Amino acid sequence: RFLKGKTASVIAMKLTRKQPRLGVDRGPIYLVEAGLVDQLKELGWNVNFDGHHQFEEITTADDPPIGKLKNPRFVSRVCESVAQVVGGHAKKGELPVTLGGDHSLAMGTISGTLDAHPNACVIWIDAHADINTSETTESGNIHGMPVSFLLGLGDKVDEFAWYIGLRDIDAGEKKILKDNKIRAFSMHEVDKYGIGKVVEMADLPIHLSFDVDALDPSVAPSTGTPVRGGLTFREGHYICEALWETGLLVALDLMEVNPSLADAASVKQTVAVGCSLVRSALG
Ligand code: 6HN
Ligand code: MN
Ligand code: MN
Ligand code: MN
Repeated sequence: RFLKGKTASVIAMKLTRKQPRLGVDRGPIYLVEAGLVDQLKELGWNVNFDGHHQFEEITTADDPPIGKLKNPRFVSRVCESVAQVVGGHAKKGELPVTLGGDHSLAMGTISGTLDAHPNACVIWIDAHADINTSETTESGNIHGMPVSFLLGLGDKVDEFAWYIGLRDIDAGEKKILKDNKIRAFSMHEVDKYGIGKVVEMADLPIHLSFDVDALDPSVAPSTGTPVRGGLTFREGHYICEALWETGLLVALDLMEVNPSLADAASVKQTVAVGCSLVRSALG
């Protein structure tokens, strides 16, 4: 309803220097090499392949921490250009699919979506809340903070973000969620009500930011911060299918696929699941 026609723009991000565990930048390349673009064409999409976007690495010496934040200049520079790329596609009525990569990229993708669809809501599927602030962060990794940055550090923005699949929340994050009245469905709710009931939607354009670590590590092992007890293969796909069925999806991120963190079979499995989630979300 919010798109013009059926064109998806696939934006594959390649970047390094975001996390102590390097390699997350190569995830998108694997997803594309696994044939994702052709798979979307088979589903009837015109696919505009825009990437791999590559960013020059700023050396750690040029980018010392600001407070606890690691690689702050690099992350902010990358997110700014991601926002322009995603926003440009979204304004043409396309559905941007951003493959990552570090979840800090969502600051860029969501800013881009909001440029084109100012009333969009965000659905965040993740084992983690990614809502630490520069004060509450324990790790200093910005991929644990994009939501707080998007919210403007504690600004009251009700209904902006929903979470599904949470099971690893830091103490500071718990307070932020509570103070901001952000709807969060943990694995407890998923167990109790079933995933179907949890995916009930507001009538707004939807940006889905899907961190593969929301899935159980047995389903998607190649990711930087795996946590046991996650969504099953079917639950993950059901979320994507259900969001597709709403007809409201305007943008999708698939993040944190990290091929350097597992053996070849696990990588293949994770990449296959990633492609399959994107196919489900796009019909
Ligand atoms: N991710 N809460 C932890 C932190 O470092 O702030 C983990 C964040 C994980 C982020 O998976 O996108
Ligand atoms: Mn990350
Ligand atoms: Mn995440
Ligand atoms: Mn996560």
